[in-house]
Amino acid sequence: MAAQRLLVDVHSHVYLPRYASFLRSRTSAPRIFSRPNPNPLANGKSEERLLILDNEPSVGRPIGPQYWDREEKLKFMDRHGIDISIISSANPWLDFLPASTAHELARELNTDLETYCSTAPSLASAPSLKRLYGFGLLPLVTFASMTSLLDTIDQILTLPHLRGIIMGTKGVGRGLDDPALEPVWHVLAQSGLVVFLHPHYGVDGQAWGEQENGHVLPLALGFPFETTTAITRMILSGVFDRHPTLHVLLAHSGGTLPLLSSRLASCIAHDPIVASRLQHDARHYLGKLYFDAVAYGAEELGFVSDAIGRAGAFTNPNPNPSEGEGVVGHTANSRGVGLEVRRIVGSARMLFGTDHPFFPPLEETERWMSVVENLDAIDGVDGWGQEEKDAVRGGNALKLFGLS
Ligand code: 5CU
Repeated sequence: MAAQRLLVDVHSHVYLPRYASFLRSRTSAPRIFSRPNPNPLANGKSEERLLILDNEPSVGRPIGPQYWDREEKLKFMDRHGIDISIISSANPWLDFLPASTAHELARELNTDLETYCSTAPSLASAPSLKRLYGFGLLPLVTFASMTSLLDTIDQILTLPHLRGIIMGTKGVGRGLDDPALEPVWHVLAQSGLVVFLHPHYGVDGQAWGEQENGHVLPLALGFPFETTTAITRMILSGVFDRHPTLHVLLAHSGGTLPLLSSRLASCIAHDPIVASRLQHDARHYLGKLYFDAVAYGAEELGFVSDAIGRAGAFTNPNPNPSEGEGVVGHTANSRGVGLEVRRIVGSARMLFGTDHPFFPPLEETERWMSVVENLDAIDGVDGWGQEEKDAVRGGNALKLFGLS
């Protein structure tokens, strides 16, 4: 019972030492480079900088051991009362590599992450659990062979501390609705591994205009829009009809999918090409997904929870309509389930996350504002009782990742 009250961070990144060394060997983004530290207090020492995002100013941003040193991760967890973290490599993963290099590096990084987790301390309050588990990597790069992808899933399944994979939105070059990925979804759905869908590219940078706004627009808007597009394309291509047991966890609370899901359903219902393609109304699929609770506000979490919780009202009881008979008109009224019930039902698919080591405070503080805000948000959701809050803080993750 005590284990149900653990705080579990499902959105926590690392650049494993092998990956960081690789980035140091590169001369174009993504890369890590050294430059003289401009701070007079640094006494002429050099500092390392990270350059990963498209259109990022060439000075990059500071990077240090918090990105690769496991002791730093554990210290961060201790400072914030986090019991367990499910660690994932940070973007851009292997996306930029040729297929041959990506396969080998994926295998090496998966082994490294298994060691990183398996040699971590056990949890004092539940010694059968480690403090660290992980999401592995697949060599999802342009021209990746199916053999290399399936081989890497097989490898991950032999590594007991890896409980899922982190995936960007590129697939093997044509996005996640690419029919070529069908065998990957099939094996992942059978395996129980959790797919953590995470953005990297944002959307067309021209939309951000010419004013200097730092990283705000690509991170606050571009990242969530990218995730929204990727998961919507998966839904539209029928991935969740064909693989209803696939576990997909969406970064940043699913981007704008919850807010746009009724509009999506209406656009589908009015589109002659798509209207009869899916087995369910688009809103049904929110109830098949998992959402991290990295939204920084209680109202947003409450809204996402409501949108997930009403999914059942849009589940088609006859999911295999005969030819020409789409789901339009099958759907129950969204008010079929009371608001309070929907909010509670939705909470079962939401999971606390921090995005560490990203979002550090601008000035040194004991606890990071980004983490405090996400914890306060969970605490402040109207209609979630202690049971739902505990579930979002950790109980849901223990179940999803098989850590009970
Ligand atoms: O601050 C950033 O750029 C990022 C990033 O690249 N990846 C991430 O997961 N969070 C923040």
